[in-house]
Amino acid sequence: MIPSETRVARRTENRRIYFFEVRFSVFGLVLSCNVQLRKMSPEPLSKRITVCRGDITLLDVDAIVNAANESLLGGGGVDGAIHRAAGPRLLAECRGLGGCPTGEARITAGYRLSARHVIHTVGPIWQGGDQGESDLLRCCYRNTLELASEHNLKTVAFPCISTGAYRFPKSLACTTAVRVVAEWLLSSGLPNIVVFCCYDADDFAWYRKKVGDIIS
Ligand code: AR6
Repeated sequence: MIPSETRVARRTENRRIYFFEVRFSVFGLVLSCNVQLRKMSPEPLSKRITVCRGDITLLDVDAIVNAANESLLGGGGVDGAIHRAAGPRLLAECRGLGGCPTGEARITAGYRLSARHVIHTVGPIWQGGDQGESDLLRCCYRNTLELASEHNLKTVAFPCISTGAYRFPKSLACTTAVRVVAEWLLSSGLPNIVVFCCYDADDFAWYRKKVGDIIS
């Protein structure tokens, strides 16, 4: 009973997008019918993407994103900073998750952080660019945004995933991140606001430029 046809119709009406999907089997039986309503935001991109410079662990948002490794058991860089600030209960919850493959994302509570949640995603290790690194980085951002939306989170802050210990080139990572986030926001009302939290001056400059280009 393999579906022989899939139709996806998409219609934008003010603040809502309607997804309508019908699948037929080879025998003409309807296998599935799926209608989704996704609320759109009335606000322009310029009000929904912001860039800041500083320590992501201090941000009072619904979720901060952790650039983790596949074990989800902590490490250096922003991962270490998040675990130190959140306290040992974060590690205990992460232990129960059983790791996370590169490109995917998992959500936990924020514990001692001001942020209510941490979304842990595992960026690719840069190996020269021909090992699917850009696709995997896109997956990190998309899967994180999807989790945020599923959990009804309105404000989410990203660090510059993979650009530290994992050595992804900063400018390419920035272009990738800004594009994926902008695409997502144009078709979804959640999260309502995305913050790019840059730790160093180079990243801050790249993000301000790329975000400026995309919203102008
Ligand atoms: N707030 C915001 N950004 C930060 C902070 C902070 N407190 N600290 C560092 N950054 P990295 P990766 C920036 O190395 O490249 C860990 O050991 C930093 O300047 O944290 O994805 C994990 O366990 C850089 O721009 O993450 C993994 O093993 C960015 O965060 C591995 O490193 C990402 O740098 C993941 O490597």
